[in-house]
Amino acid sequence: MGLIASDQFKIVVGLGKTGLACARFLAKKGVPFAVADSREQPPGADELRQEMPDVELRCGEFDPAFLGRADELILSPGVAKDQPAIQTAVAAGASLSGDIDLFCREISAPIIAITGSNAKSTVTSLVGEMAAAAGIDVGVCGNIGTPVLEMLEQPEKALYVMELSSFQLETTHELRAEVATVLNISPDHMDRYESFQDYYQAKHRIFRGAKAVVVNRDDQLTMPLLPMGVPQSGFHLGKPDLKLFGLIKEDGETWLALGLEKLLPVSALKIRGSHNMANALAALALGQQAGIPMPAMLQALQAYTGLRHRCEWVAEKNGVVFFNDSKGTNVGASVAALNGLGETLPDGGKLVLIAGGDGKGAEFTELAEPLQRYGRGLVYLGTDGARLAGDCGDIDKQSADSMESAVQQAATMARAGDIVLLSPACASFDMFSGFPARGEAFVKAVEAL
Ligand code: UMA
Ligand code: ADP
Repeated sequence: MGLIASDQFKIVVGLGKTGLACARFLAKKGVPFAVADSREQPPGADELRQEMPDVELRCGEFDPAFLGRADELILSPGVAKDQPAIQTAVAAGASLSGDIDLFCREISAPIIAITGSNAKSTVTSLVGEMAAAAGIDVGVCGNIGTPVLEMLEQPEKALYVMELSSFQLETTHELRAEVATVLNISPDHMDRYESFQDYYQAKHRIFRGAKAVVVNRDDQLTMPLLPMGVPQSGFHLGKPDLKLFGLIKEDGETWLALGLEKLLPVSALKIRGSHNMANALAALALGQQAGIPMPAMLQALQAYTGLRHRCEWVAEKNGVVFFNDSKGTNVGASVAALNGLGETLPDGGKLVLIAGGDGKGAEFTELAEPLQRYGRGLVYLGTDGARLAGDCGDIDKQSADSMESAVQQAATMARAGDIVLLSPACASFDMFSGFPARGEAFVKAVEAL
């Protein structure tokens, strides 16, 4: 379609994965642009210089005069729009946009749009599997790892399943999704937002122009604020109302259900815990709204083993089972992981939690309740580990200075029948390159026991 105004000068702000995909896209379109990144050596610099040697690249602290030359700034998700240089450029007349907007201007295929504080990647990948099982040519993209514009390097897909972060939504003006959802909301990225309200508002931009929505009936904050004349479906972890997704308990078995219809016993799933039942129901509701046939969805659901670093089973040693939930990077995620795995403990079994890292400005008091119920002990590490431990109430606590010793200490605390769970409730960047590296360090330390 190519609805992009090619006479306007654009500056791509940020040169990580997103910025590089934006640059490649604009170059292909013949649109004049430059690139700025506040890092001295942004990750995409070599590729940009090699592939687009004529494109000007400014590295280091943003220069308001340089940014002010743009008609449009295309911000990467990692760039906060309230920083002075960007605000100066806006005051001088530049508009703000992002890769999602650019992508939406190009495609006509339907989008299933997924955000939330937690479970985004799980639900996005699951819906992608469901669509593929139905024989639909599907593209899975966005915050899950593949910048949306990379999708345009192939022929247009029949359907896009897109994970969106609050950062990406900040610069997204009109998504017009076939179906959109906010899976859940609890505080995250409080180092980037002035208030929880700002974060909530960014998330709710996903509903702009949506043709249908899915709400989590257990989380009031996921419901679109304005009454909208659009079809609405929903899910919750109780008995479902007519046409909604939920759970039916019958004869000692729990079933995923749609209204009165039992769809699948939860024992047929490979993913475990009530948080994952919510994720399965959310995926079914999204897929149904987008017209994916139910038999294919149920087939994909039974085959789905979950993503790495999300409550991932690692090993059993001396009767203690070790789970890697390195992707538990905020309090809401770790509360869900504690409750989800806590429910699966055998009689007398307890949990030893390994947590801590970069807390992104969060408070940790909500960990105290599930720890009280299921916890044997806490091993804490990282920049905010001691603060986290202080918020966790009356439980056996030990400090560790590396992942290796954290695992050894947790293994010593645990008894047969227990679970040792790494679910840090924090980002990893104080000690690791990212959550995958943190998860790998945990797995390695468990294997070395
Ligand atoms: N940065 C600067 N200066 C700049 C630009 C970026 O210091 O000028 C820093 C950012 O603050 C950030 C890092 O560089 O710490 C990366 O930012 P980026 O915008 O260049 O990131 P990309 O490589 O383009 O990756 C982004 C998403 N990253 C972020 O939102 C920080 C990826 O999500 C996403 O997979 C990718 O686009 C493709 O869509 C990652 C993420 O951590 C996995 N997301 C957050 C989360 O899930 O909690 C929101
Ligand atoms: P996101 O992409 O939003 O970070 P993931 O699917 O990667 O979500 O899961 C991240 C973490 O969130 C998991 O490791 C788990 O701790 C937690 N989690 C998973 N499902 C849920 C849920 N339904 N509600 C709250 N937390 C969840």
